Parts: sequence; structure tokens; C-alpha cells
Amino acid sequence: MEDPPNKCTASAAAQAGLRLDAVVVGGGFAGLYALYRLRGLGLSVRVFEAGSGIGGTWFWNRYPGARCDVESIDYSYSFSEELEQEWTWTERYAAQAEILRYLEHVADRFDLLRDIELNARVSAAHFVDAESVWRVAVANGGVAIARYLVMATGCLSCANVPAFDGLQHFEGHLCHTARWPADGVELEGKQVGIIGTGSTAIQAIPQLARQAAHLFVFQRSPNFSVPAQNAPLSSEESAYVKATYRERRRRTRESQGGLPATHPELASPRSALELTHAERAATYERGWMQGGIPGVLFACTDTLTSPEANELAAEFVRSKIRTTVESPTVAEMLLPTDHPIGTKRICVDIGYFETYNRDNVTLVDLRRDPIETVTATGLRTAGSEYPLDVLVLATGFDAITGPLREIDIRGSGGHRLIDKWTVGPRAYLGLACAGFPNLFLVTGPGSPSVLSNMVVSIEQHIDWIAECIAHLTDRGICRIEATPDAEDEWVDHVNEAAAATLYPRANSWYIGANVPGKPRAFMPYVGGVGAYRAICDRVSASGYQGFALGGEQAAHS
Ligand code: N01
Repeated sequence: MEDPPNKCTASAAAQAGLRLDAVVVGGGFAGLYALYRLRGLGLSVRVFEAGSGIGGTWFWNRYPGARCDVESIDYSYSFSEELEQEWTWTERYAAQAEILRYLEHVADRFDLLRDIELNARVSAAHFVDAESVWRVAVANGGVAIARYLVMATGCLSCANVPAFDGLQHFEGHLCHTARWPADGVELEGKQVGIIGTGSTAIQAIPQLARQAAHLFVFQRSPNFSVPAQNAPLSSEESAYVKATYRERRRRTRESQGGLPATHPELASPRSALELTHAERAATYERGWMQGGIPGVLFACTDTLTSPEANELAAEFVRSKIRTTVESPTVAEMLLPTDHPIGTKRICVDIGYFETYNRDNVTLVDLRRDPIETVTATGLRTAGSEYPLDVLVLATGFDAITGPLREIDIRGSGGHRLIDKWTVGPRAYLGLACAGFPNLFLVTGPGSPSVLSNMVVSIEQHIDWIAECIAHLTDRGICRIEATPDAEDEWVDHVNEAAAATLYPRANSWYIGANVPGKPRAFMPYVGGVGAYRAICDRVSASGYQGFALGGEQAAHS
């Protein structure tokens, strides 16, 4: 017997080369898992990846010193117990090359590559109302028609290149850290300059200093950084983690930041303000020795909510900078004072402040001596000239919304996403946008995203999206769209949650402050991954409250 005509089938697809159930944009952690999950539903899926290899962040960010600031054993997929057991991380914080190898292993192990098109940058995606499908255009000329569009484009994938005067005239080697060449940059014996002192630069600077003849660090804002306390993972530690992974993953999913809080005995359960001076000093010191983001930041309960408690933690880190950096003048230049600690992503380093004790490193304070122009042979500030062979831009990203704004996304009625987001991004649960049916954002604005362990948030989003699509498919529903009311309520909630913390007090990339002209809005959801997961689960259990479900078959049922 012939199958009944499917009212959800797109006739426009006939004009296109490729007709699919879902297009996934991006082949990093999110895109790979999206392909795995959606393929598991029996859907036809294609991943379009701009790079010449898979890996997303870990494909592009190959600068010296690049490594993850979340522990490897937690910054890894949890969906396959076999994968967990067969992969062994070598260090507490994995370096870029090892994470990329892991992703390549995942792609290979789950036979993902056959549905991934590389060197395929998506340039446009337009919703075709009459047929409830997306028409996706790839810069290489390809076109695909798909019922669902999953944007696995990453939060930190659109490099921010400030418009420095004269940049185009530089005749040395110019390189953004997020576009570091795979075969490296020759630094031996060179005069190297690096602009920026964020997480990336703080990882790169110790490595660049070891190789360059001289390194000039051009700093606009000093940053808080804590030691990674990185170390090789012993076979005993790996075996223990593998034996207890399920419990560890459960704690991770229910946590605030997607970390398993494995050392609760190291943290004080109390406010910093309730501790005596000696107790506080001991608490912060334990956190410092524990290392990583949670060490000092979560040593007390109120670092991110009480300005007084925050200042105590901040002053502890400043005291570490003063005792580490030998020159009092340089130490003073490195003290962060313009934002509460943790309200910009706290940096995690290996020997960053110690690097300023080297003879071949010079710190330039751009607040006192601003950049005037890049010249053919170097960089000129108001007060000096710096001859350079290599200029490294560690100037960050147009974060969270940048990768989406780069694509010409048009929803129902041809309305453009960039117009909808003129005064700031709006998305229901950070997952879906009113006016953009069948479009799913992965770790989009309004979800915990960059305030969490990204892999935990990615898996939660992809699982939710896959279950949603299965729900729709089972019922013959062709169209799902966030309602404007639900979106408004969620955006209000995200803003209220942020306002209860100190986060909005920093001019950070979390609020778009690093990109001139970008609308200021606090983008991530601070409510925590555990609470957020519960909200998403309630939405799906209620039959997708806050979404309008439609399509011909649904209308008849
Ligand atoms: O970027 P950033 P990043 N003139 O925006 C400076 C993640 N990450 O790539 O602070 C002069 O933080 C800018 O100065 P200022 C992590 O989430 C993770 O370092 O704006 N300077 C700042 O110093 C992180 O937060 C890992 O005054 C200019 C720097 O450039 C996020 O990526 C590793 C300038 C940019 O810092 C982004 O970090 C690395 C200008 N015109 C990164 N414009 C992991 O470990 C910008 N700057 C997982």
C-alpha cells in the first residue's frame, strides 16, 4: 500500500538539491550531538560546518596555551557510557589538541562524518511560510530545504576584530587567536605584540613569552585570574571517575554551573561576611590551591550577590598578584579594580602573573597610553612606538548573538532576526524565537550557556530539542513557534535574575559591551543549569506551554 500523502512535505524542496528533516548549522560539540540525536530519531539530517574540519571552538582556537577551563572529565559528553569508559583524559584541564582529538574520535565512533559537510558556511536561512520549512543557503552555492533548523553555531565563534587605525597596513604577521593557523606562527626570535588580557590572552601570554625574543602585552583592562593547578590525571583518578561517572553526571545536571561540586568540604557554606578574617583567608587559600573557576569564586556563598563579600574575594586575588609580580609598578598595573570579581568571566591560568617577572616581557597600559595606530612595522601608542614582527589580537568575540547575526535569518513573513534583536536578543528559554517557527537555538541568549559548563548545557538543549521534534513528528505537527507572551515573560525573568546579582555591574561581553554598537543586554540566564533544566522539562511535560503548535494535520485533529 502506498503511504498517505504527508501534508508536512515541502513542495519547495523539489527546487532544491537537498531535502531534509533537519539542518544543523555548526559541527562543534553541539552540532555533533545534534546529528547523533536527530539521526537516532530516524530523521534525515545534514550538518553544515564552515571550517575545514569538525570541532568548532576547538578547531579554530589553536593559539599556544589554549585549553579548557572546565575539568576534562566534566567537559565531555555524558550520552554514551561506552564513550565515557573508553576515552581517558591525560590532564585535569585538557589542551586544545586533546579536545579536538576527542571530538574527532566521537565523530568517527558514531559514524557522523557522512552527514557533515565541511567548508560549508551557511549564509542565509529563510522560512517558507506556505510549507513550514527552512530554505538554507550555503556560501558555496548549496541549498537545502528542511523542516527544522538547529543553530549549533556556538557562543564564542564570531571573532571580534576591533577597527584599529592602520591595521590593514601591518606588514608583519597579524593573527587573531580564534583563527590561529593550524601549522602555527613562527615566534622564535621575534618581537611579538598581543592586544588583550582576557581568558585567551592569559592562557597565551606565558607560552608566547617563552618563544618570542620580546613580548609586549597591550592591556586595556586588568583581569582577575586564578591558577588552574593543572596536573596529569593519574590512572587511579581516571578509574575512580569512570567508576562513579553516573553519580557525577547527575550532580552536574542538577548543579548551578554544570560542575559536580566534588569538593564541598573545601568550601565554606557561609557568607564571606560571617567569617572571621582568619577563617576567610583560610577559605580563599584553600580555593586558590584547589584551582579553577569554582575555587575562589564559590568559596563563599555570596561572592556574586554581595558587593562587600565580592570585594573580600577580589582583594584576596589582588594580594596574590602583588606577591607574585616582583615589580610593584607592574603589579599595580595588573590589579583589576573596574569590576566585581567573577562578573567578567574569571580567567584560569598557568603561570600568567609569573610571566611578568621575565626580562623579555613588557606590559603596556593602554588606559594611560592608548593605541594611536598600527603601522607597517608595529604599533604606535600615544607615548611610544613598538616595532613588531607579529601582532596577536586576543580581542575576544561578538559573543552569543554574533554567530547568529552573521547569517541572514528570516522568519515568518520574511522578518529578519537582526531586526527583531535591534535593542537586544529575545528568545523563549534561549531556545526559540517568536516569529521564527521550527528554529531552535542551542545555548542561545536567555539560557545558562556561557555561565555553565557548555557541554552540559549543550546536551540538555539538544535532548530537549530532539524530544520536542519527536513529539511533533509523532503527532504529524509541522510547525512550532514560541508565543510573543511567553518570550516576553522569559526575557523579563532573565533580566530580573541577572539584576539580583552583581553581573550587570561589569562592562563584559556577557552584556555585549565589548563590541561597539552592540545592544546592551545581559544575555545568559543566571538561574543555574539545574533550575533551568526543571523549567524546560515542565514546558515539555505540559505539551509545550508557551509555544504555538500548528500545521495541517494538527489543525484537523
Ligand atoms: O575575550 P575577552 P577572550 N583595544 O573579550 C581586549 C572563553 N574562553 O577571547 O577588557 C584594546 O574576554 C579586552 O579589553 P577590555 C571565556 O569564556 C575560554 O579572552 O574590553 N583592547 C580584553 O582584554 C572567555 O571569557 C577559554 O578592556 C581590546 C580582550 O581584548 C571568552 O572565551 C579560553 C580592544 C578580550 O577579552 C572570551 O575570552 C579562552 C580594543 N579595541 C577563552 N577590544 C577556556 O579556557 C578588546 N580588547 C575554555
